[in-house]
Amino acid sequence: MSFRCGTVALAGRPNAGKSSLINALLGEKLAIVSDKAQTTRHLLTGVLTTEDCQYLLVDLPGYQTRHAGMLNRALNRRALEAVRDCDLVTLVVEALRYGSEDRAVLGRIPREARIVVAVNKIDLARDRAELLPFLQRLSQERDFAALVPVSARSGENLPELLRVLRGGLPEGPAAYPEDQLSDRNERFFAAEILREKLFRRLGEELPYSCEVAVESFREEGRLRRIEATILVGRESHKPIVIGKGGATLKRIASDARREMETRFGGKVALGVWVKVKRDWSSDARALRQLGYPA
Ligand SMILES: Nc1nc2c(ncn2[C@@H]2O[C@H](COP(=O)(O)OP(=O)(O)OP(=O)(O)O)[C@@H](O)[C@H]2O)c(=O)[nH]1
Ligand SMILES: [Mg+2]
Repeated sequence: MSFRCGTVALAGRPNAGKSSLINALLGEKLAIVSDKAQTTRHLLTGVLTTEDCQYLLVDLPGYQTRHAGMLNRALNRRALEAVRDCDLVTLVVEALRYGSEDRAVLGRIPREARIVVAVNKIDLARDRAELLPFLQRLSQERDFAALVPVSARSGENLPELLRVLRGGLPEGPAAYPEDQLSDRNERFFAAEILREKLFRRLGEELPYSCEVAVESFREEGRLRRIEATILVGRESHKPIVIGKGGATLKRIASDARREMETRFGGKVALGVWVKVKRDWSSDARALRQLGYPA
């Protein structure tokens, strides 16, 4: 069998499980995940190499609405470009839930794109008999290449999804060495891991006004010394992130440090500061420094 290699962009409304699905396919927690919508902000490619295929799985932000216009626009535009540039689109939807937000995402995918629908979270579907009519209704929305029910959580049917995806990728040699897992470096993941902990530890609204910048990342022998800043949009947010006697910040930082140590395979010394940067999400220069597309 000939080798194939190509890009698969995972599109879908916020919270559908795009990042979870990438992690499940890779068998490794690479992309950050939370139960809050609009968690992913950066494009990230997970590289999965099998015997006969290299899948370049591009994690996209769900449609962003929570920031100042500038960041929303930049992220949504960038996601759209990635969808246009890929070999294959995977539209991730939740089983038994297809609504206006999903339809809006589909509406932004070019007509000529080849789309495989991953119907995720089938572990939550109490009545499996409802799946078939759901798939039938969904298949009328567009001429999809395939619809594959899966669960990122239980791993059910992921081999079938990979088989179907391979069918839509071009023949060609691997683009990355087979032991490489992503296109990003440890510094990027350090910021992402810390931001994930903010999303998980803070209440409903605050994570959207926060951002993380890694100020320095140094390797000293087997120790990684990482200094990071949490940027908050308003003075009044600072004490909430820090918490009583510094308790919240301490928890966030120690969650993050533990995960970094597992991921990087060595000790991490992590220093985290909280800084007010008013309106960072509408400041073009700040956004560029944070690694967002201009
Ligand atoms: N039960 C169940 N939950 C899932 C599954 N896949 C994802 N989730 C949960 O759904 C929530 C959202 O998952 P994410 O992977 O962050 O979703 P996303 O589509 O990347 O979201 P954004 O980055 O915000 O656009 C998290 O709480 C996940 O644990 C699944 O197969 N089954
Ligand atoms: Mg995500």
